[in-house]
Amino acid sequence: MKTLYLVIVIIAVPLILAACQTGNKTTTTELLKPSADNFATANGHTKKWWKEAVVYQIYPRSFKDSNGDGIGDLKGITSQLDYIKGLGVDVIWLSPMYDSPNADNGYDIRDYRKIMTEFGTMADFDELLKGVKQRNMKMILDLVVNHSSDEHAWFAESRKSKDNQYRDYYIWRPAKDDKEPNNWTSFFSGPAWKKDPATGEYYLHLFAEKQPDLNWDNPKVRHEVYDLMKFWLDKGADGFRMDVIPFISKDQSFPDFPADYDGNYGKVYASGPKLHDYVQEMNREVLSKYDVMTVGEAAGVTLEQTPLLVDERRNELNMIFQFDVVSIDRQGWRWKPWTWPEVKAIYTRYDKALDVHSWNTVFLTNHDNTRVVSRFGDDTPQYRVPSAKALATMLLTLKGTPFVYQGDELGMTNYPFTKIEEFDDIQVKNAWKAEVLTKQVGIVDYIAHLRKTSRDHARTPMQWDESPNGGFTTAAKAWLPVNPNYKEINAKQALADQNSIYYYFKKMIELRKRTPALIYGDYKDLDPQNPTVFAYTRSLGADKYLVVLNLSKNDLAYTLPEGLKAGQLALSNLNGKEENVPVVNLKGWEARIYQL
Ligand code: TEU
Ligand code: CA
Repeated sequence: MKTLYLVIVIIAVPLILAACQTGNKTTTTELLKPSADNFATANGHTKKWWKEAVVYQIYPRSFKDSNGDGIGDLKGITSQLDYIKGLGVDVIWLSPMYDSPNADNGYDIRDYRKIMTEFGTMADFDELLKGVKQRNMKMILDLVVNHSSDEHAWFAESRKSKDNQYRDYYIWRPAKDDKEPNNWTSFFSGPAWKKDPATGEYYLHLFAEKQPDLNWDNPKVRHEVYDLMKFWLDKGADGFRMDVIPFISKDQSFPDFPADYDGNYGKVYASGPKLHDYVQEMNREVLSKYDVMTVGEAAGVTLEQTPLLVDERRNELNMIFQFDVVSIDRQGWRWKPWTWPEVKAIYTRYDKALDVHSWNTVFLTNHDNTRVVSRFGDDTPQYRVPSAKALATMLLTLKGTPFVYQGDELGMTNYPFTKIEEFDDIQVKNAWKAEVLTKQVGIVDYIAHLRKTSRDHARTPMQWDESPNGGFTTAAKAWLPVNPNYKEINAKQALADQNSIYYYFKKMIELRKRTPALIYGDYKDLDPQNPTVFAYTRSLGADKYLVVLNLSKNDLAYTLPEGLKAGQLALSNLNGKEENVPVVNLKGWEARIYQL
């Protein structure tokens, strides 16, 4: 009897203690669900915190400078955590903050375990992460492991000799007919191979010459990567955005571009033979051991290939960024016209292709794109605010985890670039050398396209207030010029105005959070061919929402399709008040959400 009693105590006490701990967790995490919830489903989807989260991307160089050197830094981010939390976002994605010579602004990493000196120290990073957690947010890091910097110690060794122990950390090939090993091209102009004097062999670089591609077929490289991932996860990072992850596996025979090649090299680079083996191995070795979120940047991945990376039964990644929407208006640096029915069709195609086992992302821009309001909205004074709000409505009501890019919550616009000297981006400078200086392209033509396509539009500093340089820095000069419209468009102004874009994002995020139908509900485009109205429903059981967006500056009377009547107004970006009517009168860029 006594022994039985003892056995019961031995078993029960730890169980009760464990239960109490789980209980505590539930009360301390606000919106992010504890892992017990991972088994619950909604509309067929397994519930996950990262499906319910709204992510805010920070480009550290341009967010906030704390020490007056003109460059954003980690302390600067820490000082603005309340501003970020105030929006209601759950997760911060930090673009690279690792030690780097900055050939590509941190996407060329010299030391994966060190903080870039300009951004601060490891203590500053720990402080930032602590501040994020104190506010019940999470933070994911940028994992850039398709390539490193040529200044990484591995590459310094690798290039020394053919028998160096690090030689196989990178991809080396001898010349073919006195030329590059194949005809692949770099994203930043010119061939993807560079001859290295020490051994006379070529190394592969799909991006800049200073970004040699790592050799993932070498198991040592893969394990180095897994180790550095664990290093950051053990510090408390909550996952990764994985830079060009589909490019990690290469066909080691390096064939030329295929005969039916359409100029989309991403498509060729993204279909390496061992991609899924490697991502599954990474999942087994690292990701499966932590409760983290992963999002693969998936340039070149087609609709058909998407479930292979994100179907949860395959144990690879949680989500990917697919490029169809953000490449709709450009090819390289060239701008091209686009239409809303094309954009809508992309969402619909993805929605049909991804079943309950896969999950999507929704993003309209990032640090590689132009400003969302200038690109998809209307940045003229009359429509900037309503169109930014209409686009926020779309971003936060489509199906998938939404990603907000820094400054979009202020409706920051494209920069009025007029000359080449104003740009920083290596992509711009290299194409200038390769195409303009060789007289294949005219200067005026080139700048005209860049005004609508350059990545630098998204990289100009955050506009905090009306003081010089928009309050981004106390230095006389910021690393990239601040948009001259900072006196009208800045965070201080937004926080003082209840009708600002910032507060609209906040309201919209709150609505999304308390409305499961807007997260897990079915999506249906009611009027795919309509050139300016995007009308769709999100429904979960009996809970049904109608989103109606006027994506033009023209006022219009819109007859709801399928005999629908607008129901009860849940949110509007202008002052529209109509309810329960079959025809809605929308002003230019008006957005409404109805509960049906
Ligand atoms: O971008 C990958 C990418 O595919 C690029 O093609 C990018 O979309 C293009 O340059 C836009 O014109 C990632 C990073 O997001 C980017 O900032 C880096 O420059 C690149 O990888 C290399 O790391
Ligand atoms: Ca600084």
